[in-house]
Amino acid sequence: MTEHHSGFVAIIGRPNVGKSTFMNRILGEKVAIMSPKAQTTRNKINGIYTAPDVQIVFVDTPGIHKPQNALDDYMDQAALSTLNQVDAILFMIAADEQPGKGDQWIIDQLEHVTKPVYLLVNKIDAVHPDDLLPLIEKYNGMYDFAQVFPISATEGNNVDELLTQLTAELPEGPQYYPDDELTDHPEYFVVGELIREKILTLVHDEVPHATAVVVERMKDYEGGKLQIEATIFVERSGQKGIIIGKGGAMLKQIGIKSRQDIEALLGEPVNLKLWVKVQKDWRDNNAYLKTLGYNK
Ligand code: GDP
Ligand code: K
Ligand code: MG
Repeated sequence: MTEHHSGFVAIIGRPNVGKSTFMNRILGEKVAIMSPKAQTTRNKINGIYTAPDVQIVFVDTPGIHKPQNALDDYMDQAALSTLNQVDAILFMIAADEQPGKGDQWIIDQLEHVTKPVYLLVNKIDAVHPDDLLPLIEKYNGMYDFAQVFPISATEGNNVDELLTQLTAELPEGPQYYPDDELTDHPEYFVVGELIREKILTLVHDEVPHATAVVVERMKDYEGGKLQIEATIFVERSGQKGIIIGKGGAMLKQIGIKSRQDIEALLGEPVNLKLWVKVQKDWRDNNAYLKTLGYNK
């Protein structure tokens, strides 16, 4: 009889090293991609791998990059506290790229981490095997990794071995999440805040303070892009006109700037659709406030 293991694994790394590809491969069809609310921190839970003997909850740490603004800073704090709450950390690099500033910055953040950190050298299919060892040696000189896994997220090399190792690493524990049904996306809140931030910067008047942003949809992909739909609520129709702007110009600007930030946050291409609706006294409406993440 085998015992059941479960736990949380953070996956970190620069953009484009292959984190999403890796997740998609291991999640496959027996797993739902979902984002339940982590207890205290506002993290993106990317996906849950469920097998008979293990459940691994992969936590994406979207803020782990050099902070550019206050929200970044907030996200970084969340990311750093995540790194001390998970059971293991996967630091992914691409085999066809040399260590850069972004990698060094992440490694600096790992300094006080006590959990095992695995180095995932992804895209080994894209390099000559002779080039692999020197790269791994460089990284081993930068941090004391628990283990190194050369993998290919697209071809699948070594991915099963990694899952076996993670299963052994995780503590004995129950299945935390059912196979389906989890729908709470804490990142909805952060995405809404990013849109609201653009309204605050672009609309020069008191209107922004009368706006609320509700992200209504953020889980389907079309043409490889995550489809996000959000509604900007205002209190009066005059305010709606200001947000939309002449010929829709203002709303277009808000959309473009928001999409850029959201893509940077989530690390994937996004198609953002924005609507503006008049909702009198939304600030007094508990249902709206709840949707906005103010759960108290
Ligand atoms: P993320 O930003 O870290 O999530 O990276 P993505 O998963 O979006 O991948 C970035 C690019 O790298 C995409 O074009 C992928 O197809 C490619 N990629 C990911 N994994 C591999 C791999 O194992 N081998 C090769 N050759 N390309 C890969
Ligand atoms: K990407
Ligand atoms: Mg990604």
